Amino acid sequence: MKYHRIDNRLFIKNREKFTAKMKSKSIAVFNSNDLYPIGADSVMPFQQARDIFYLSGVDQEESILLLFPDALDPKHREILFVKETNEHIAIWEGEKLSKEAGFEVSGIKTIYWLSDFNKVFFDLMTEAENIYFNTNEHYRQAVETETREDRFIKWCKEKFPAHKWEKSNPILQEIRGVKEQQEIDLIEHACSITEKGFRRVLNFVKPGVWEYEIEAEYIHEFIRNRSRGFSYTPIIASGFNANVLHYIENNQQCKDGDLILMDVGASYANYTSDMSRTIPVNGRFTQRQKDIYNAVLKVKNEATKLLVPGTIWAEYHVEVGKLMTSELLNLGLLDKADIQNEDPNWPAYKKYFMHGTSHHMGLDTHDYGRLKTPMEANMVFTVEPGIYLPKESMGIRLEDDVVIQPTGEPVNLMKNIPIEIEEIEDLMNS
Ligand SMILES: [Mn+2]
Repeated sequence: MKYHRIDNRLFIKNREKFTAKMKSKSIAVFNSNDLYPIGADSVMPFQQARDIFYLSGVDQEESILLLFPDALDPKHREILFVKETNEHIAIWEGEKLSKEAGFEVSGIKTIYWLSDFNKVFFDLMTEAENIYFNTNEHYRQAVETETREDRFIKWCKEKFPAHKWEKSNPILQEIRGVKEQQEIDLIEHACSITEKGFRRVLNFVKPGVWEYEIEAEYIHEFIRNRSRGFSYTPIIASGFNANVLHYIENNQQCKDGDLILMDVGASYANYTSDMSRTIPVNGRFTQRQKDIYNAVLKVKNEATKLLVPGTIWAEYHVEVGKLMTSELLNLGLLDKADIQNEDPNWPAYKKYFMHGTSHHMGLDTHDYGRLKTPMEANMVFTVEPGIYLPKESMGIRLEDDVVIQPTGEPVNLMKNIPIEIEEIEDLMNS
């Protein structure tokens, strides 16, 4: 791991929050992600399952976290199972968590080798009535792969058919959505690494550079600052490409007079940052580009003010739609008739701004978090309006990450990342 070790009080607190919401006589189990194969003996770089990480800090494959607050033996109220390691394994596979290191990372006192899981689990299940399964109920999930979690659930249902099943997911959505200060600090740190990348790119971009060269500038800056890399596949979209919302080819040359839309974020300690900036290839915006840019910036700033405790996510999107509609009327991109005739299910503004404005962010870029209940302090959201004009080969999106406060406006974790036209032009021309 390139990141500095996280203070394990975060994970202790997260487990307390989870177990406080469990029914009595219940066990909850959380599994690591698999190492996903590429071919031959190659595997993809390991990415820990976010839930076991959130509850334990363990960033290693083949680990299991077991929570059983009512276990008769106090030492079995929380157990971490990790893959057995020794000096021989350390030489061949690199350093894995020892029992001592597992305790230091997670604050869990009882650490067993994974090979003991079945025996210990069977014994504890005789004391338990309910088993919490960790399914993925994220509103955008579309997973086809069978995860370790899925295999565990199958196995457990077959082995223990008389136990009652409960869901971990609603608890996780609720508690992961509201961040601890330690988590906000980690997200802010990820944002500060993204800022370094962006400033480097402002110095680098000029007519003729290729989108992948810009991507390379970011990754260089990220890794040298202890980031593992991008927190999601970066979008470096010059000219018309900005209209392809999930453009990730990043293989075109940037032309004089075009804009470049960059949706890029560094990850740090598994926490994400999610930034969008749009800059002119030649360092100067045209008047037309400025007009559209400032309209998007205004919507972003006004939308941010709506992210306060009590706001309902769906209603917020309706309000942002009104803000955008008024900007599009000012720009002459919509006229009054467009609004009068609009389909309430697909309002006129969506012709130019067809995606959502905000999502939770944290351990996942589109993080877990409740969306149907009122917003709460310490939820972290993106704010990312855009205007897309394919006929003008132009798309502008601006995105910051903000933290909802108990009262007043949210705190912008990206306030140091240049966004005003003048500052961007100055930096590109200095
Ligand atoms: Mn985003």
